[in-house]
Amino acid sequence: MTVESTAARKPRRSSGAGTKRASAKKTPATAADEPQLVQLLTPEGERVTHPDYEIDLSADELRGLYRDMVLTRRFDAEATSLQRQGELGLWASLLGQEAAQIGSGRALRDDDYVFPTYREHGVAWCRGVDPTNLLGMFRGVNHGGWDPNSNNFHLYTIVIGSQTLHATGYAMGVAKDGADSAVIAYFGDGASSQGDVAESFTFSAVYNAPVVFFCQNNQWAISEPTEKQMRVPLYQRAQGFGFPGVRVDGNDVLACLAVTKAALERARSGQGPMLIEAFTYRMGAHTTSDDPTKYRADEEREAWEAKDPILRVRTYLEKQGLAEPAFFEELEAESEALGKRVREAVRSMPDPDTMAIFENVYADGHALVDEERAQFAAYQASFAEEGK
Ligand SMILES: Cc1ncc(C[n+]2csc(CCOP(=O)(O)OP(=O)(O)O)c2C)c(N)n1
Ligand SMILES: [Mg+2]
Repeated sequence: MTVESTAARKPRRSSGAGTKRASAKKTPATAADEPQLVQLLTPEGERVTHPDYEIDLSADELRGLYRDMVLTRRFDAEATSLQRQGELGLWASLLGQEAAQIGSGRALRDDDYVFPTYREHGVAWCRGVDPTNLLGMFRGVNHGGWDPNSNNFHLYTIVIGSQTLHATGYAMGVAKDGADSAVIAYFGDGASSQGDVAESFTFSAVYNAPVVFFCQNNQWAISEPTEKQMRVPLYQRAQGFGFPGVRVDGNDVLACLAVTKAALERARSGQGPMLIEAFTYRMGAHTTSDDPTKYRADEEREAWEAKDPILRVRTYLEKQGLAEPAFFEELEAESEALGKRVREAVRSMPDPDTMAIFENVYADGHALVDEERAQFAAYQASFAEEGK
């Protein structure tokens, strides 16, 4: 199975330096140049095999993965709508990345630890974090909304790539404790250019840390295409650091599950880190503040629509007679109920006390924070005086 060439992209406006220096451009990749993807379920819903990765799931488990993806997509769509209605300040949609997140998320054991970015709503779902808890930060009423240690799911991290270092340090600690759990760090194709990610690769390799680096290559880092991040396929970068890398079809939930399970097992058995590049596509905007029509072609999105991660599982379930129509109807009703619950929960979130922003900055207080708190309190009080 080969991946498509990226030739469909809109030509970008040429900048002086870029056009003169031909050597700075990536040689256009042909389909034959592209590496093999690990795939177990084709976009047409056909089950295929792979020599290194296999998975044997019951009908119940297959329906479970489908349900996870459908509910995650429904929750995500609701959050996007809530932002459009002014109920959230911002939302980062995972549309198109459901298989990468549910496949990898369901590969985890309860005692494994997850370090996400800001887009891992599907992984949060797998960890049992209530979806409504994800929305507080995006509404601006809290700084996170869940206790990381309740579900072994760290708070969302917006400083690009930094969580790979947190994950590596945590994994080094897990190894020192002699525990047999593993750690997984999520990051994006754009984040792979950050120094933090290179440093985490070095430390995890040298200390043989039980960490899996799960990169969702969704082809874009806001408006920057992958050509601006790398000259060789991303998964190959691991080799230079001394650990294996693999590219998986990120829209194939079965392949993502199988590959992540194998990487976690490898980490648990003391064989060190592994890089998984889940080759996928960000179907929506980077966030609700972004307009992708300004920098990418409609045809590109259309080509990826044909590889939808949810549709192929539905086709498979139906063709194999693994799900009755009643299953899909009940799931539809469950999706609607989830949407309603999320809407109601967001609208009823209490506004925080304006002074709360100064809490928990330092564990034991700090003179500068105390000064700023007093200044802000005086500023707030000035409105009350004006109103007299
Ligand atoms: C250190 C840092 N630099 C820049 C930003 C601004 N920023 C937010 S998201 C983003 C792009 C990230 O792209 P990618 O890693 O591919 O993840 P994706 O959003 O596509 O999931 C950038 C540059 C940031 N949050 N942190
Ligand atoms: Mg990206």
